[in-house]
Amino acid sequence: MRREHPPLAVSEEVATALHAGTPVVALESNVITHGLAFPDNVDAARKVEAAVRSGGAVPATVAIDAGRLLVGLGDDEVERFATTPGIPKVSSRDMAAVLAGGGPGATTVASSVVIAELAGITFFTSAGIGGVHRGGERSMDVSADLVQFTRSRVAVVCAGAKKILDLGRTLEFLETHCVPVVAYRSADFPAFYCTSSGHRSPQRIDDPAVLARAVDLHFALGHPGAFLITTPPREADAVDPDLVEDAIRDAGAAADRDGVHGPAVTTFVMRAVDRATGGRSARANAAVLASTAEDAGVLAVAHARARTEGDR
Ligand code: PSU
Ligand code: MN
Repeated sequence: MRREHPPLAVSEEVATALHAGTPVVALESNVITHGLAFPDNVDAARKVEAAVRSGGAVPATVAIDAGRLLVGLGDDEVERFATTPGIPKVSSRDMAAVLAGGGPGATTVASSVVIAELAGITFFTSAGIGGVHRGGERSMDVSADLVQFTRSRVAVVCAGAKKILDLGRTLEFLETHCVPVVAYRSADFPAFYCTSSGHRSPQRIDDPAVLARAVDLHFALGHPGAFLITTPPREADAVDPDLVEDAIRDAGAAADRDGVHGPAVTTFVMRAVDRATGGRSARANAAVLASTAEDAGVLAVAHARARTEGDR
């Protein structure tokens, strides 16, 4: 069988950074295309990239287009993914079909970490990873993000998993599948724009240099999967869980009633909660994306520094 090479198209800035050993942080595009509504999505994408840069790292938003895995979108490309209707949500399993078809695709956390690893990028960030959906023990709706974490050797900096999910079962899945979950300078597993999911994080590390070493040791031990680092939203951006809980429950019931299922569930529920909270949750969503990206930039820099010092 003839083996194909992955069709990577890395931007000049990202290629230069990777070559020089400058820390790079990969970012997903699905959150731009489907996670937030226009024009908030364009604004959020810019702020997230700026946040990574403020930490001293280079952002690399990834996506699929014209049969290629794009690594490092330009401003105009970000805008196109934010404004063009009909760009599909592409998870890991959809990648090959979308590449072969030649059309554009917005990459989820799962497909984005596949691309990050192929490009040689160690750090990836998004605020809310996918997880076990509420009622997932019956529907079996478990995000492919979790499964991909068992397969891609990438450090994922996130604010936990989305509040709309079953976070207890999400943590159980990660434990069973040997995916480390380490809280950075905090005690609890966060719930995206809520500071705590009500669950303690299995591990806590406060020193970025120690965290960097833990990431490398995880890979050195031969584990084939990701290393999860959580960081909660900033206090000023955090949403009171009681404020969103009713809205989430109503949105979940509406999804069931309207027969919404599969990949459409996440966006449907998130938008319904945004409407019910008068946009409060959408603003918190954008804010936590940026603050998480800022921490990811800082941690990627600490990791790169630890590697160079280790080489001396
Ligand atoms: N964060 C958001 N909104 C989103 C997502 C994340 O604020 O829509 C997306 C991410 O792209 C994540 C995906 O990978 O939801 C998970 O979807 P699912 O549960 O269908 O696997
Ligand atoms: Mn799903």
